[in-house]
Amino acid sequence: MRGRLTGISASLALAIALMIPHSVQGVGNSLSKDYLILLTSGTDSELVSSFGGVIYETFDSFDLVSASLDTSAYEALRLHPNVLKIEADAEVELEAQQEDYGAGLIGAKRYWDSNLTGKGIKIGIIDSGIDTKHFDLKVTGGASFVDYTTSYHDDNGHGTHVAGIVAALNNSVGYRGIAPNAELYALKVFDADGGGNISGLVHAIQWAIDHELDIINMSLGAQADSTALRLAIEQASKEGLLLVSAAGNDGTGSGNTVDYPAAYPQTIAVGAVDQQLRLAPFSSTGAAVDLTAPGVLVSSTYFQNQYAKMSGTSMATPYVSAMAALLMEAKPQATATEIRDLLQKNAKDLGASGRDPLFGQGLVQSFAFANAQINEVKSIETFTSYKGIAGTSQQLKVTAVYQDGTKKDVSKEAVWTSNNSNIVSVEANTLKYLKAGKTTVTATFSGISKTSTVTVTESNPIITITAPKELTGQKGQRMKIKIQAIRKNGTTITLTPDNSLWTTSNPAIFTTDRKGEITLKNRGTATLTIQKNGVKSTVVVKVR
Ligand SMILES: [Ca+2]
Ligand SMILES: [Ca+2]
Repeated sequence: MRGRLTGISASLALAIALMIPHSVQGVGNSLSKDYLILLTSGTDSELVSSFGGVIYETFDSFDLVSASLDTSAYEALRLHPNVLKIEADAEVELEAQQEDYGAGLIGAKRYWDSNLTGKGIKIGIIDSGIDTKHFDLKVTGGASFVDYTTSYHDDNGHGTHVAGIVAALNNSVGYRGIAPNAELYALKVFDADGGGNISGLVHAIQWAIDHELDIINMSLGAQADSTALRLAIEQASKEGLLLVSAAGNDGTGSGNTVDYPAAYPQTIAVGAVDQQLRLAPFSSTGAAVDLTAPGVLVSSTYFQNQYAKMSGTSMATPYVSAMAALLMEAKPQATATEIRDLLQKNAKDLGASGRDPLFGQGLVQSFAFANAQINEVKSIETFTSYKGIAGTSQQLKVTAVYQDGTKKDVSKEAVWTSNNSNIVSVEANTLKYLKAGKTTVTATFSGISKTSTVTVTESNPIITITAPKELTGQKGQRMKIKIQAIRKNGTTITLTPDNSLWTTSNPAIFTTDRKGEITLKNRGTATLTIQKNGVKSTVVVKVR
């Protein structure tokens, strides 16, 4: 019974930890501000509280109310016929769009100045949905994968915050996202309490594939590996989608704490830094971390038409997705892999020099395109010929040579074809020698092909060559020497210079003729070597 109980509690713990949004601070600090509201004569001050305003003071003789309003109350009252005027009671003006510190940290302005806004790039936000009525967001489409609603409207807040970091509109209010014209797709997998499961996530990934999205932002994670999730991630990657995922908030400063799907090699795993570029203490670490981005007290849109500051690798992830969108817009021909390489190669190195388990490649940042040509494959290199015995197999090898001169083994990624499937077959990069003969195999990678010749020899090869160890004779003597080769199956053949290669180490001491006769020419010692099919034997020839 004890064992059973343990099992149940363990599986319960697993279910709870299955998948969580990666924010550590879900507090909705709506940006409420203080205002003076001038009402039309005789209007009850209750009007202000009916829109959620918190009244501090009522000046009855002036029809004036002093109150704290959040943005939605402000918007509603501003347009209300019974409100004559609203003015800020502080120096802060709401109607000035702000940029969060993160935009400055990653140098987004450099891209904005190049008129890059994410236009035409489709980003799936797999999260709690997106506030479809937020006046600082435009949601293009989406779907719900929770069981209680078909709506992808956000009832939690997390997804709207993530979406705003990517694409809060470039208007006169609130904040500006990094890629404000990117097309947002809300894929709702979390319920109002922030709970979700792997099956919902797998469905959402499938939806993103089916609807040909460009980027999937996954500000979420599970601590356990899942075959279903891994397969979905692999499929999305194969279909050319760029996958960005939160590294996790389980950081202890060391060790491997990266969650799934960030831990899969097909995703870009994103950790979080603060405004001073220090690693956020909660940011998960490990070899899988690829990039870091701002993730501490990030301001963005929040559900119910609000704004909030939140922290987590959840907040860092959309910075990377948005930067990827701007790059995709700039380089429409680039593949997802090329965009990922560009992001990583141009990251600002943080922490220990080079890639490290805390910051990965470093801080995602903009860069000058002039210095960042896509590193295209210039050529591929393979062996010009392969030789083997029927019945055996070997691994084929191909190396891609990139424009910057770097090389990479792409044997597994390349597509191989046999030009005579009777002689050799190819499966992935394994070449099988089937039958004696000659043919070619062709490797294709990144649109470039290269052909190698293949020679297959018979399956009953020579194993050894038997020959006398030593031969002694007089100068001027002619001698016949018997050399035999033994095949794998035990049969023998006599070797002559006609059917094998005979060489002398010193023709001044002895020579050989085509019949296999040796002429001893001068005193001394030399060596006769007999070779056939890669097997060799030597005879020491002594002339007296
Ligand atoms: Ca805005
Ligand atoms: Ca580093």
